[in-house]
Amino acid sequence: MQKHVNIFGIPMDLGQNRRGVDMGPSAVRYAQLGEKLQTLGYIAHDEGNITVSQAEESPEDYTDKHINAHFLPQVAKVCQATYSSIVECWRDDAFGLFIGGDHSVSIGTITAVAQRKNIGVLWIDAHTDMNTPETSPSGNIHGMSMAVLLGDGPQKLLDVGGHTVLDPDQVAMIGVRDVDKDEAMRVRESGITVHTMREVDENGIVAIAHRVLDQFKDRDHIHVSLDLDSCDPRYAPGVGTPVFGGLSYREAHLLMELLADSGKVCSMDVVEVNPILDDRNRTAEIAVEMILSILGKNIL
Ligand SMILES: [Mn+2]
Repeated sequence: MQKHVNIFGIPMDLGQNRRGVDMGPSAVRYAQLGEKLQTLGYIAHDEGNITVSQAEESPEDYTDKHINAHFLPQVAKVCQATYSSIVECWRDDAFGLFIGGDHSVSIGTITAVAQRKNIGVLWIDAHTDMNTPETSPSGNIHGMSMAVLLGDGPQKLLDVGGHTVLDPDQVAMIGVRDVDKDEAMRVRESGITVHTMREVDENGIVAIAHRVLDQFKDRDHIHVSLDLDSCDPRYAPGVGTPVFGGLSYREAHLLMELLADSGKVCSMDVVEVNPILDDRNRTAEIAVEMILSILGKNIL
């Protein structure tokens, strides 16, 4: 049977303050995503990009000035458009590949996937993205996306897709090593499962991957949300918020390979690739390698 991948680009850079992540979808496509998918035996159906206004042409909406969440109306609009596009266009027979943009895009992508399928969400990230406007030091929405998906955050974001909320037992995280103080309290109280870098160091990525697969054994599908800052900046320097001590090149690959072996991954976000901060498109190239690994590319 022919295998299909459905690609959606979301050039969102309004959820954080480092310009350049809007070029993420172009950089990943430029790293020969289409050709390499074809070589692996997939037919790629590229839906193009969701429209995102430029930060310069959409000044902050001052009706929401009292909320500590920059570009809130614009981010909500893009997330809603992302949600609608996926709900309308995602082919039933295809793996869903959603390329950001910053991590705020996952509010749209995961809401869409969760409405269609019984999923566990594996969030691979240096951060937990569990802030709210009340706790966020920066007011950047890309650090609030998981809180919103669990039902906590600005109403405009909760409204995306008609307010679908994940249960805490639907969420696992790997790669976490940088959490804000008040955010950490919400993470501990939330009931989600977080495998920090310390746990990866102590137990190894194989054991952690199996714990995640065990957590999701009663779920039909797994959605992977890959923030490239989960990888150590030695390998993936082109991200807005690099943190040392991340997943090694092989740990990240092995995690993707083990997830591929499970046969349950139905869709994936690839976010925070920032070509302006990158070194000769290395981070986009690693992103493509991760995509191929999770789609079943083997060494032999
Ligand atoms: Mn993130």
